[in-house]
Amino acid sequence: MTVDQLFVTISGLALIVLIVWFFWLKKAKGTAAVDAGGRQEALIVVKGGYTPDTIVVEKGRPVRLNFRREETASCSEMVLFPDFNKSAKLPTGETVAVEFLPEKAGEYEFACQMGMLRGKLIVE
Ligand SMILES: [Cu+2]
Repeated sequence: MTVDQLFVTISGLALIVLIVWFFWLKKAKGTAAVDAGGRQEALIVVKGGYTPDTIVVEKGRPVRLNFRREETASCSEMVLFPDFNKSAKLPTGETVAVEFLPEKAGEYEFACQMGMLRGKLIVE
């Protein structure tokens, strides 16, 4: 193998790694925006999963997560926050707000009713 061939092979491999990382491994992560009332708000699109699937919020500040479901698959018609005793029905095409106060730092999961779609709330 000449130096040229080696270079082409290596850059080809690097490109593949980059593409795989970008499309499959890169996790969407959202930081909640704080509104005038001090409430942390984020929009989560529900379509084959939660986008973003990781939301970072600050503890001790009320949170409002707006779920917008853009699919009809029954799998995602509910979202559950077991740690906060919250759940919401998500009709297709509507934005449904889930509000709670995260009092302790930590990582909290949210999921559909069967636990197939999963997301994570990080309280810092
Ligand atoms: Cu499900």
